[in-house]
Amino acid sequence: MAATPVVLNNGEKCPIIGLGTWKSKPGEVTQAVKDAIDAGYRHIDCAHVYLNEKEVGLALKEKFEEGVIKREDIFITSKLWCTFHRPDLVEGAIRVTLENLGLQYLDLYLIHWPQAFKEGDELFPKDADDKFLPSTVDYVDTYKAMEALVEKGLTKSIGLSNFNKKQITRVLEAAKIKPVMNQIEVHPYLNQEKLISFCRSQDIAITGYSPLGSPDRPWAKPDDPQLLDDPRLKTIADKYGKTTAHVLIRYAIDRGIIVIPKSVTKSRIISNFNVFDFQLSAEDLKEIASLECNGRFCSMGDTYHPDHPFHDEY
Ligand code: NAP
Ligand code: SBI
Repeated sequence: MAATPVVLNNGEKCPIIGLGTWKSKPGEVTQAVKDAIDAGYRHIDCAHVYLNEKEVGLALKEKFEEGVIKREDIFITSKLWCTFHRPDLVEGAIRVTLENLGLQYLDLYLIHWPQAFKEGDELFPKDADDKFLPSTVDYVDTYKAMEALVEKGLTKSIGLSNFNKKQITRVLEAAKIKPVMNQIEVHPYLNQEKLISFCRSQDIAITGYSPLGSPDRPWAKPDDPQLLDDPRLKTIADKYGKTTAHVLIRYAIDRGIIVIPKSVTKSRIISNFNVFDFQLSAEDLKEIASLECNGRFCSMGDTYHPDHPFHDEY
């Protein structure tokens, strides 16, 4: 079973598995990306807000210099942070990311969240009550500035992350260049059936984040449910002689969803890529889908931000 890439609506190809890099410390991420490339990964998921793009760039530079990969062999995603939504800030933001990564172009640049935050040096601007300070910029205007980046050759593709159906629809109504992707949280506790089906109907591919339930998310509490420890998934994994992590990664792949598990542990990086020797049966996919419980692990900011994405049904 080969790792067939997903063909995006502009003809570009995106490898179905990539390495996540959120929470990967600057001192760990260079080695993690090098290990991933050596293990066969050809897709790395980055973002300015992860504060480690320079260190990701060091790994890419080394692998280019060693001749292990050429630039065109690897798919690099990054994301525009919420404080740079104002149209006149968008090109500067991608240029900073490109400089940090040591690249001439990205494969994919996403609007990280639909919410715009107050512009300035602070990535998480807050008021005295610890509430995020919004900016009034409309993400449709941000998207138009993203289109100019494709025209300038700074990124091959553009897309969205954490956008709901209404927000995607507004972007599509204004778009000259269709978004190729919506990157959203997807796993058995939040299977996103409706939003995924809507995106498919619009020829927008899905990347599923936090596929393992993001156990290292900073706000995790000891009593929170642990996806990786779910005995129902372990039973399924045992049937295939695979791990629960393999089943979780395969749960995305078998739905045609690109998946970006994060790890800085060499053995896990290698193991997480070892998912092309089995396939979940239709019956097991159905059973996994039945674990849906609106179990969202990641959100951003307060629900009263006018563009907070998670009020709507989907
Ligand atoms: P995740 O990939 O679901 O989980 C990462 C955690 O799982 C780490 O603690 C990692 O530990 C551990 N892990 C990895 N493989 C394992 C295995 N085989 N067995 C047991 N534990 C394992 O969580 P995530 O980082 O939230 O999501 C993945 C990526 O999606 C992010 O890194 C980021 O690139 C992207 N993301 C995007 C957004 C967005 O808003 N667009 C939001 C969240 C995430 P070690 O690292 O210690 O090995
Ligand atoms: C951060 F750098 C800080 C907080 C945070 O919370 C939501 C999830 C997120 C994000 O916006 N993208 C991620 O990969 N993680 C994040 C990142």
